[in-house]
Amino acid sequence: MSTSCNPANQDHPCYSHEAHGLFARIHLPVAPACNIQCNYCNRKFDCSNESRPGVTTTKLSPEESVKKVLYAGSKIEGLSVAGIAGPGDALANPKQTFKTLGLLKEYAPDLKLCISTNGLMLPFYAKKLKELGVDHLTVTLNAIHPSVGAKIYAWVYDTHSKKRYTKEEGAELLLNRQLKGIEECVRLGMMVKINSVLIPGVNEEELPHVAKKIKSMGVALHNIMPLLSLPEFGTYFSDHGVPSATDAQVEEMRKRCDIGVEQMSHCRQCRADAVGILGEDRSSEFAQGEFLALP
Ligand code: CLF
Ligand code: SF4
Repeated sequence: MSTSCNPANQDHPCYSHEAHGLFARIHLPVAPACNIQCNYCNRKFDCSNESRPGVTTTKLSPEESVKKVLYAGSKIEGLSVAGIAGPGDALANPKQTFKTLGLLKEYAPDLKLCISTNGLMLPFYAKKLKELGVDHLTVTLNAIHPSVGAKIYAWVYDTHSKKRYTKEEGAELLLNRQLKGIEECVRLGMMVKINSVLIPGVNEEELPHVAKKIKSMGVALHNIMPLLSLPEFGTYFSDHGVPSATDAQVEEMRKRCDIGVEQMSHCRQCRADAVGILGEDRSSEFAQGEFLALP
């Protein structure tokens, strides 16, 4: 069944192709820290899990974010989703993320709540997210073999052991947590979307394996996004000559991965403070100011 037909997705602009021109989302940049280092990320910019690198985002407190949501809701027709997608990782900032979700549940109960994460802490927080009303969750899964993951992740920091893991050991720890977390979220009835960054020369042969795995796990949607690699991003990949993925490469990969999980094709690689209909950048309109003065 297409995810668009599922009533839970009818007004979610990312999960339903039909909804993406009609309904709007707001991202709340309450999560500055991250617990892994992807080789396509520069911390000076937004998380490219769900965010276009290249533009920094003003961080907000949970209270400020809720004011922003209420303000934006009064100005934007069809605002249906509030999401936390960085600028770091939502679950590497549990205090801010959970406080924000709790406040949203109280003050904006009609909005769908959405989270994007690298998945490292997901097995520990899946239940809590569900309790707080998160029904849509995205995990970025770029590899299914630690040997490939080791080329994508420089390190992974585990808060439990207080240790930093590198190479295949780090990639394996991340992968195991991602798979466990995804499994738990599907079991809890959440609509799970997988984002995969297509990295030319690094994970082309890997993404069809990712597609096969997530199909077997009951994932709702697969979003293959191009690596954006420009010298000014200053990432490991851009510094080491790994090129951006072209539209044709993405198109071809979506065909290769179209083996049972619906492929998303309308993603706009949003900023961590994106506001509005997908592709329409109204973030500057809501960047500062009026909403902070609200009681
Ligand atoms: Fe935001 Fe992501 Fe939720 Fe959508 S974005 S947290 S699922 S509400 Fe959407 Fe933007 Fe693509 Fe993400 S277009 S980057 S898929
Ligand atoms: Fe950057 Fe996001 Fe990767 Fe963290 S998970 S390193 S913020 S792209």
